[in-house]
Amino acid sequence: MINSGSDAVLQNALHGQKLSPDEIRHLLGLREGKAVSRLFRTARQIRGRHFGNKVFLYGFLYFSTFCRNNCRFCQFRKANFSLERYRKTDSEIIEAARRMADAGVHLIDLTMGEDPDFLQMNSNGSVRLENLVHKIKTETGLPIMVSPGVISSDMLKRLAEAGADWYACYQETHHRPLFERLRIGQSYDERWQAKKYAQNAGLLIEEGILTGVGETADDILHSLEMMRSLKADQVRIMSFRPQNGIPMSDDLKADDLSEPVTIAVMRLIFPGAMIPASSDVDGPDGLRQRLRAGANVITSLIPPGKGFTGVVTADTDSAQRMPRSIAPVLEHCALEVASAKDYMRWIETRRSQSEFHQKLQDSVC
Ligand code: SAM
Ligand code: MD0
Ligand code: SF4
Repeated sequence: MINSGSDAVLQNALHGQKLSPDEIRHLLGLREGKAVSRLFRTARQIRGRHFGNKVFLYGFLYFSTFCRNNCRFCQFRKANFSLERYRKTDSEIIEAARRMADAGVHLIDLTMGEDPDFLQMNSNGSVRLENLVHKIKTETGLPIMVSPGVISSDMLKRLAEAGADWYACYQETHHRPLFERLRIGQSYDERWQAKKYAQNAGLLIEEGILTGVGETADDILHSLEMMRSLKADQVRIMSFRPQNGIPMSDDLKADDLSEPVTIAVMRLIFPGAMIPASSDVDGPDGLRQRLRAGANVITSLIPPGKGFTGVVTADTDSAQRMPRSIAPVLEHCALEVASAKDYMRWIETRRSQSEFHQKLQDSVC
């Protein structure tokens, strides 16, 4: 397709028309400077319609780096004996959440390796993660995202009842053979089903994929279709970054535009969705391009000096990843931090459109 073809596709997207698989494939393949700029500009226009110039900030607390799994791309894999692991105490986690809330984040993302310690039933019949969700929600009043990996339907219900709003669980790819290579020994179907259970429990869902892990352009296209079928509320793509102690190297490295171009295409396909620019993947400097591509959430903001880690970046103890430190980036991109009310409004609207809510309404009538 020639450039004018691209422009017609972008115009269609601006007019709210559903893009065909061929059109999406074409946009995902754009790499030439001017064509990419036009794609990004369109994505920003669409973001502007739904969110104005406002962005949301997510605080990230990776409270246990113990994990029972062996994902090939992740430094927290069980077989990585070179890693010094930690498991934070409840008071350390709550204190860090309070600190992030005071710094002005809109949400607290409680993330962990698949560490049974937080999911086992206590003698009083409660579960540690559930108690944490309840306490942090009560103390900060902020929406909570949980990222505990694959958990049971019952556990998801308990977390929702304790006050969790979001369940994040990234399939990484929707190409089964690639999934099996990346998430060794894990079930594709169980991971997918966990998201369905979470929706049935009334949680909003974040779905995500990795790039640079040997995926093809058609795999990304397929993932976007799966995200649509899931009705994910937040969608993300992150570039794989090699780590010490993992079997994967960057041999399969995607080009640098794969992530931002896909972010822009996500914005065209899911105009009103939350789409993250992660400060973890390339640090705060990497935010600009992701925001330029149409992202509207800055994730992985971290309390400094508390020994919490990121998934990818080691430099988490400086204050570089606090809300105030990213102000220059926002200014550069002519963006502003949204109010807490804006975020709550988005959540309420989204929830009221969910199948869970519709079913609830029907059962009341
Ligand atoms: N353990 C939970 C799970 O796997 O769902 C939550 C935490 S997990 C570390 C969060 C995500 O980080 C993964 O799903 C993956 O997308 C991303 N991630 C892990 N290692 C990465 C790497 N080396 N480069 C880029 N992203 C990575
Ligand atoms: C991020 N490091 O947003 C975090 C993490 C888990 N829900 C989020 C991948 O980049
Ligand atoms: Fe564990 Fe999650 Fe890392 Fe996989 S991605 S090894 S489940 S922490």
